Amino acid sequence: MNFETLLYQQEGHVGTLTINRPQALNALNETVLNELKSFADQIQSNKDIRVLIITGSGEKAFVAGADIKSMQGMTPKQATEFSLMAQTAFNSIEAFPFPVIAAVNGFALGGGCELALACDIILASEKAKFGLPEVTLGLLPCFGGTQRLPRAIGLYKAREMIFSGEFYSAEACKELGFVNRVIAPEELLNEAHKLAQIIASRGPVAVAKAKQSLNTGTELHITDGLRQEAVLFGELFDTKDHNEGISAFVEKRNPDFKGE
Ligand code: CO8
Repeated sequence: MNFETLLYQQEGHVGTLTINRPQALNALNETVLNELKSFADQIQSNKDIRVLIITGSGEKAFVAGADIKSMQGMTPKQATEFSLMAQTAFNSIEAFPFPVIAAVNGFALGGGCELALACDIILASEKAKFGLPEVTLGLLPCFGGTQRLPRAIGLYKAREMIFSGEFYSAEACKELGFVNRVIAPEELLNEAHKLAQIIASRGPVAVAKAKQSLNTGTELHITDGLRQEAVLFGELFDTKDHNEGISAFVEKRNPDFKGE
C-alpha cells in the first residue's frame, strides 16, 4: 500500500497504520481522509490481519484535529460534505472485522480524539492530551464526537468536555473511562504490540463476532442485544476455529487458529 500521508507496516497478523503529516501535527486534511478511506477499503480484504494499531508520526501528536487551514472559506455544503467524508472513514475503521488499538502518542484533539474514539481500545502515552476544542473555533465536533463520546463516558461528562473545549491529560481520560491504559512514552508502541499479539493469538472469528456483538448489540434494546449475542455464538459452531479451540483445551496444548 502506497500513500502520501499514511505509513503501513504488517508483522504477522498485526498491522500498524501511522498518520504521517508530522509538520502539521498529523492534522486530517482531505488527502488524509481520502487515503484513510482507501486504506480501509483495501484492508477489509486482508485475511491475514487480526489486529490493527493506529498511531501518529513524530513525538508530539497522534492527530491534532482536522486541518484548520483547509477549512478556511468552506461553504456550509462543503463543510457538511467534509464532515460526512470523515465520518465515513471513521465508520469503516469502527466496523473493521478485527480490533483496532489507538496508540495515542501525543495530542489527540478534535478529529484526532474522534479518530481514537472510533477505535476499540485506547492506549495513551503519559504525554498525550485529549480534547474536543471545536467550540474554541466556533465549530462543533463533527467527526463523530457528539455521538461516540457520550456513548463512551455518559452525557454529563461528554457535555463538559465538548462545551468547555479544554484539553485533558491521559490520566484524566482514563478516569473518565475512555482511555484503557496510560503508558510511558517510550513503551507505548511495545505495549500496544504486546496487547495486539495476545488478541491476535485468540480465535479471530470469535474476536470479530465479539466485536460485532459489543458494537452493534449495545445500540439495541437488551432483549435484542442478547438475542444477537446468542445468534453470533451459534454461528461460531460453524467454524473450524471452535473445533480447534476446544480440541486444544482437551489435548492440553495451545490452539492454532486459522481464522476459518
Ligand atoms: N490543522 C492544521 N495545522 C495544524 C493543526 C490543525 N489542526 N494543529 C497544528 N497544526 C500545525 C500548526 O499550524 C503548525 O504549523 P506551522 O509550523 O506551519 O505554523 C504546526 O502544526 C505545529 O503546531 P504549533 O506550532 O501550533 O505547535 P504547539 O506545540 O505550539 O501547539 C497544539 C500544539 C496545542 C496542538 C496547537 O497546534 C493547536 O491548538 N492545534 C489545533 C488543535 C485543534 O483545535 N484541533 C481541532 C481542530 S477542529 C476538528 O478537528 C474537528 C472539526 C472539523 C470541522 C471540519 C468541518 C469542515
